[in-house]
Amino acid sequence: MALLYEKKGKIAYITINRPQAMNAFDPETFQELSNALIDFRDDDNLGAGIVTGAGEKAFCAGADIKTIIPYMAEHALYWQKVPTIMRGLELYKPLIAAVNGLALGGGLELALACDIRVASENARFGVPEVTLGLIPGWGGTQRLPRCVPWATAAEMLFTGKPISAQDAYRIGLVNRVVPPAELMPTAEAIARDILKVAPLAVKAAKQAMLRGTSVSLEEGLKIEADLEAPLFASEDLAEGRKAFTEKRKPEFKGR
Ligand code: CO8
Repeated sequence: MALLYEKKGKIAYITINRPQAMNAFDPETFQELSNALIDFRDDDNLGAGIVTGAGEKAFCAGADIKTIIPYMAEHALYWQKVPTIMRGLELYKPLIAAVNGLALGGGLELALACDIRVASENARFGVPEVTLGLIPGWGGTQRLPRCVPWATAAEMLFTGKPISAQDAYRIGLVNRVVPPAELMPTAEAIARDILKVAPLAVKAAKQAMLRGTSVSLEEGLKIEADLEAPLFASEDLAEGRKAFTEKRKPEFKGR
């Protein structure tokens, strides 16, 4: 399988599994990514996801230059047929990228479309598309300047040169940098922290963040209010308030 999709408890694990090609996306792997993301979105038992790459060298070296780029050139609106978090798929459950090595091109764009990024010390981040004659077409030109300072994004996007994990941490591209052996435990610890809190609230928070990013503050506050309103009537809020009063941990049901 070019992509492994596993469920352990409430956590989904998506592992790009083409280490022989630095986990680059060929059409089959990309389709499997789309399928896994849709299942993750629709499975009510799942509350958080971790995306990583197989092997020790690469998280993902982006689009497969040999196969998927010519394929995409021939298939207009490919992203509509194969929607992913990079483009085409709305997904409001939290995703953590566990970046275990090179995250280049579409690989960095995949990590950028996740919510939280943890990097191993050997990770490197770059958007080398301009060295091929492309621009990052899976959201890189849009998400990178929204994530890191403009000048930093511009240098990365215009030169294609990668940056180290430590530099990625310094500019806020990743949440943590850890030794390789601690990468998955760290990502899982973050996932478990998310799973402790109210699931509907987490989904609403992500939706508010995503929808609010590209609108005015006024519109964003309206989106926030609309998403908050149903939470007041949720069983989870009643449980959260009750647990607070009773000085115990809440047991959220996602209702
Ligand atoms: N595509 C296809 N094969 C790849 C890719 C890739 N992106 N990256 C690595 N490979 C393959 C190599 O060809 C090689 O295969 P083989 O053994 O058969 O020759 C194998 O993986 C191992 O790679 P290297 O021998 O090159 O290993 P190194 O450690 O020397 O270098 C690098 C690793 C730095 C990752 C190097 O392979 C490299 O620069 N790869 C290309 C990275 C790149 O340019 N990525 C961006 C691709 S474009 C993209 O992602 C666009 C996304 C949006 C598309 C929207 C279109 C509309």
